[in-house]
Amino acid sequence: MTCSCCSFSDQRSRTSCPGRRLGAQLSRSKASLAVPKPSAVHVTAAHRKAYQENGVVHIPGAFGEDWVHYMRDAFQQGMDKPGKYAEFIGKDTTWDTLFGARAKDIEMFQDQVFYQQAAERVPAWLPVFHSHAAHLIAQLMGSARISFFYLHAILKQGGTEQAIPWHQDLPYWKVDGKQIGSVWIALDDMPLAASVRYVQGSHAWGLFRPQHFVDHSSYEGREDLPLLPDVDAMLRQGQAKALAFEVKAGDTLCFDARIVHGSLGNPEARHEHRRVALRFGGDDAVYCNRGGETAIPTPEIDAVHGLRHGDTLNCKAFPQVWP
Ligand SMILES: O=C(O)CCC(=O)C(=O)O
Repeated sequence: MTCSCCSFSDQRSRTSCPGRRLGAQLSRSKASLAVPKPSAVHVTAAHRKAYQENGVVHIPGAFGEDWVHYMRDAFQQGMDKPGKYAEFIGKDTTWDTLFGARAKDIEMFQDQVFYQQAAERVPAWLPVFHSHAAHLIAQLMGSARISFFYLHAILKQGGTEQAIPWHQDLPYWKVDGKQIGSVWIALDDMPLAASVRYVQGSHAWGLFRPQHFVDHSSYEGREDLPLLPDVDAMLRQGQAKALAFEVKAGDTLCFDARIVHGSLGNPEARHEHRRVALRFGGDDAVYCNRGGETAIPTPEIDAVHGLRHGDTLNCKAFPQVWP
């Protein structure tokens, strides 16, 4: 099992009455905040153009204050009941202690939440999976339907230098297609210096194996992928352009799973930075057995979803959430 997002150096149809099922699941859980109504978001032609051409678009205020409070509460519940592969990263954390160990003074936290695990572990996430985020990414991708893949939660404590190096998401996921993307939601305000940085247009580059994974995980059997070029050198030499965004809590960054991206630390000593990325697949998204080692889905999910190579991403583990 390898790190879900390289911090070291790195069917269920919505039409089958999600409201009733979600209500039943939530009532079995510990008290969560009331589920907010969808926030009004107007996706424009300019948003679609930016997503298609740059690979990323910033949509301010896509989630209202009520959603931000709701998701911060769910985030805390997720930290209180972490998954098997949650990473509580402190200064003393090494690759060997990445999973399972709880660092005393954590600088960074990462976890993944899959649909069926959420129902057992943090049901408060389920309404977020069924929220207007799915319609938002459907419009940007130009997809008639959207399946939920998983949620990635990240916290960086104030002052941490923990970075997430340049990488693409898709090579480490057992899914393939051009309509696979994330709705990343800020749960705290974050200045430009703390922004996720994206290499403009790099979703059209093809797939690569990041340099840093070589040092920290063998990613066995992934030699099929060429190594990612030295992105910092390309930026310095003007061969590539980085896009970064100052964000307020509730803003979204919607991005293609093939775009090269990464983030630095959290320079705001007194403020923690929490965010979640909802991962979605559109019309052309299929399950893809990449042959070598991957991070997502985790082996436990991979053992139960029942999809075969080339199957459309739509099953109980990765249900359709839009329309
Ligand atoms: O939020 C971050 O710092 C990085 C996010 C990221 O790498 C991702 O969502 O794939």
